[in-house]
Amino acid sequence: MQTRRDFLMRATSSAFLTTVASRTWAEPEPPQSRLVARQASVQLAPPAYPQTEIWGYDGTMPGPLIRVRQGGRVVRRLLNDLPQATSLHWHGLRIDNAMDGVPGLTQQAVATGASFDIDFVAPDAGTYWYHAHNRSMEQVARGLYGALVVEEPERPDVDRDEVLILDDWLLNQDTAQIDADFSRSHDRSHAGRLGNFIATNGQYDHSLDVRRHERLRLRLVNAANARIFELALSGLNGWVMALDGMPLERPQPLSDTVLLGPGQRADLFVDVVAEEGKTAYLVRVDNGEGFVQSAFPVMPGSSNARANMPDPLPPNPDMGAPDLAQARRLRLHMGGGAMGRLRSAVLDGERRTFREMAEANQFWAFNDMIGMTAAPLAELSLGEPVRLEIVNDTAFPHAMHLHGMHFHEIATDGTLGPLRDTLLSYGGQTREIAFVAHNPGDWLFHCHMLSHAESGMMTWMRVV
Ligand SMILES: [Cu+2]
Repeated sequence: MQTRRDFLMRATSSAFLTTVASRTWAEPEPPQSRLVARQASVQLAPPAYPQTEIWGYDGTMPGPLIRVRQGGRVVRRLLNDLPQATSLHWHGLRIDNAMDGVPGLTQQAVATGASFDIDFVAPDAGTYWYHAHNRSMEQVARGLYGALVVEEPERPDVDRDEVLILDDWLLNQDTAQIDADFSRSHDRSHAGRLGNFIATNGQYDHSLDVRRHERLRLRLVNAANARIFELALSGLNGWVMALDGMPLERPQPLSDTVLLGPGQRADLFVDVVAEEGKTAYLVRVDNGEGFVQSAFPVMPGSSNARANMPDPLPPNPDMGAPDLAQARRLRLHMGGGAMGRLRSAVLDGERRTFREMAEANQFWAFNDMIGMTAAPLAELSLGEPVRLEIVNDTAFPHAMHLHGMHFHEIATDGTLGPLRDTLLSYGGQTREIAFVAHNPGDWLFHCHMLSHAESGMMTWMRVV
């Protein structure tokens, strides 16, 4: 019997890797094609429920899996067939600012019936994702996202490569339709919009048949508006290979759990150790209890066991570490929200009391400023090293995402942690990140809990 691995190995030698490799997950597509943002109906909830109306890229949930080789071009024409303007952001990609997809900062929103031409080179191998960035708290919640996989020049030693996009949906429990109140002040002022229906790749019962001893690469993406996923393995022996697309210097054995804040990704290599006839699981841990996030039934037959732990993935190019001694120091104070200490902040140039902020459905401030400001948080010189202290003076976790560049967290001993594009910070924590401002342009820096971003937690940095 032909194994999927054989199939992929042979596919590698053909010129149609992108098409062939994505066939198991999405319809094949030509390398230059349209990406249509449109309404669609999909069976999200169990079959006893009606289909759910979503907004999806090409009407699918998730959107088409885009696979390119490292250094390859991504060329798409985004067509907006939605009832409202949209835009498309490539999360975690170090690309041209003009392709970053932030309305009001890098481009105009794409009106209904209009289009936007996407064309960029993917510089870094890894797991990325694309999602709507106009009215994100609504458009991402309605399903406008997909994965972008940038493949290493040499295929790592795994039998299979699978993308698992994790999301929670807020559905009406009778009709299975998406709750259309996207501006609820309780969500905005507390932990964000949390769903009541948790799925992987839009499936409530996501399952992949595996065989004993297979080594799988699981590319996990947290596409939820606000939910933090805490994940563990059962029947699988695994390593964290990369975070937010970027390889770890050494694979990190996954003996406990891995946390994924909104927008974050983790690449795992997992070996199937469950017996034939049993089922292995990706487990979601919620308040100390385990739930099935994805199931891996173990089929007859087995792959050759690998005795070794995996080799690290090759590092991405030009990721010079910032010189901390020379770095410019910046500070971001995060304030506001329910149970917070913020008494007032500035909205559209006027100081508002917290009560007035609440009346405007705005709850959060960065350095005393609510939402986007005319002036950036910082204007950085190209190549300048930066260290940025992030003070979470709120009662809630926040997932701070920097567009266009990855950063390191500075550990308390002064060493640099792994490269990330999104920092999960809990209430009361002070953390520090460092990066080299190597990508010119205007880059958004915001909380990826999308109702928080919509109600104050958004700023930007300019690199010139
Ligand atoms: Cu937040």
